[in-house]
Amino acid sequence: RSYADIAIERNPQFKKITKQDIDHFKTFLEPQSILATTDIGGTIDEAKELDGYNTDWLGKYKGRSQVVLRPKSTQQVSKILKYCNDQKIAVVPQGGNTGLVGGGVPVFDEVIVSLGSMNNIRDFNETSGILVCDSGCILEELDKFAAGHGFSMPLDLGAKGSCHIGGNVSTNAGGIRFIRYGSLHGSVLGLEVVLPDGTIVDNLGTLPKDSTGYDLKQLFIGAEGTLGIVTGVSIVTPPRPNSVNVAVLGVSSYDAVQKAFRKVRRDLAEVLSAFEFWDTRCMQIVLDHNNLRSPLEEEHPFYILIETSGSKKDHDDEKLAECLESLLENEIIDDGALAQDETQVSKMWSMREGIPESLGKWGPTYKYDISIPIGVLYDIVPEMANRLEQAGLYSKDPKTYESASKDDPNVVVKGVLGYGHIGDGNLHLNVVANRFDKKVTDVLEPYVYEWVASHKGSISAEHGLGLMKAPHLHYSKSKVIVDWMVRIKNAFDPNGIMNPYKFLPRTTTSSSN
Ligand code: FAD
Ligand code: 2HG
Ligand code: ZN
Repeated sequence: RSYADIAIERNPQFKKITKQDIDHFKTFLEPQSILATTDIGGTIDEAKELDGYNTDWLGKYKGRSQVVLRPKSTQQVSKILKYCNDQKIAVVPQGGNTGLVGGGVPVFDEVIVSLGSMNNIRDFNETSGILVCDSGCILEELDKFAAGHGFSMPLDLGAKGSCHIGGNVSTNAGGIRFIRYGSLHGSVLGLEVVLPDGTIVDNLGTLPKDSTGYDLKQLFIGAEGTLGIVTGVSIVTPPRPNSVNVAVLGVSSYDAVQKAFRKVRRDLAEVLSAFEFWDTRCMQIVLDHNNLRSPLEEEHPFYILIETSGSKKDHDDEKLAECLESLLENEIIDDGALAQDETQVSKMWSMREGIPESLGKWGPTYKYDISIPIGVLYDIVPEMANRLEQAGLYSKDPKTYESASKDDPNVVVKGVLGYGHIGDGNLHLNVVANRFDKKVTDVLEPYVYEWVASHKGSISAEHGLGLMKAPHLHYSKSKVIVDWMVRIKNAFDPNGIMNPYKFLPRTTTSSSN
């Protein structure tokens, strides 16, 4: 069954936090590092003041923790975890709280350990480009720092202004540079991690090559806070390209998107740094919500954003111009616009990167982040629209439900949209409704996961499992693999205090919502 109709029971083995616990935290944390309600010895009048920490970015998941701890050092993180482990107090590590699967917020009263006060750059090597920093550094700040030295972060995503590098590592975030610089499993060279019993694992290496046995840090990349807290990150930053071009193209079908990708990848080769796509409905919503004008005169069924990044402008310009010309001549694309300056570059990017936020403003959004063989990647979007229409929840005429509000008596779906990172075989299927409702969930799930499994895809390409996908892990991983994941979890966290109820399939559930 889908997560929405399973009410999770609080694990009674976890201790409820008391004034004594807060008093203990006061022995080693500064007063401003402890946000706790007055009834347990803190200074916050109402738990409501902690809503920002308890509620996820989507407004879909909400916990009721009364305590947020904001350590300033690895030693403090170690003391927090050792105490929580001894006392069997459940913990949720939190970075920038931009996660999209309900992983970074508590389910019940878990203590939130927010890493935002650990945001120092520890070291940067001008020759190798290797950056070592605290896990609470904001991605965009790191990129600005790297830019100052002629380098850039190897990953970029729409949430860069808020997400932390520790959150990126913990979700194994992908984003728009994946096509160029690959996965964090490659660019992260080392991690400093605090284990649940307080042990500090200094695995913060800066060696690009190291074949000395099991590579433990890889386990923490994508572990979503279930094995420990990442406190330090060592990462390779590539040289910053000094020539960047961006173009937005209009195409008539998903088939044409694929044809364009094949050609662009071949023609632009080493200078291609992004190949993103989105459908016409996404474009309409993003333009409307941001008061933007499309760079193309007419509407198109699909849009593509191409970016090139290189070191020699003339060379890149020529390559791109020839490629675009040929795409038009061969009628693979119907139209295209090339950014003429930096303002146009960032406007074009905001059309793609602004999609999640614009959809969120339009209505509560169900998100499915899936890896699928590229040939059938978009098929699930019209298929899901049909299913929802047959269930009487959606109409393909956009006017029918598009302005439905959450107070409407009926739950309706306003849009079924697709966009994503074509080059990585990663689709974002987004379903916007007038409210989150079990009726919608039941049409979407487990169908979407079954569909993904039938195509040998992944139910989570880049966002992780969190609370949302924990019960569905078996659609992407065999029983043998899940069993080994459980063993690994138990080896690192025998008391199960780290981010409980998430990531791995749950065992204690009840049937009412
Ligand atoms: P949080 O949301 O705070 O936490 C995410 C998970 O990591 C939680 O399970 C949490 O417990 C754990 N965690 C956080 N910090 C630590 C730590 N230091 N140690 C251990 N565990 C920790 N994702 C992509 O992959 N690609 C995208 O293109 C992309 N675009 C996005 C665009 C928008 C507008 C938004 C809102 C989100 C997007 N995301 C994307 C999703 C999200 O996964 C990333 O934003 C990011 O990696 C999460 O980082 P965070 O610091 O906000 O982590
Ligand atoms: C993106 O690529 C992000 O914009 C978010 O991964 C996707 O919100 C989504 O579904
Ligand atoms: Zn994405």
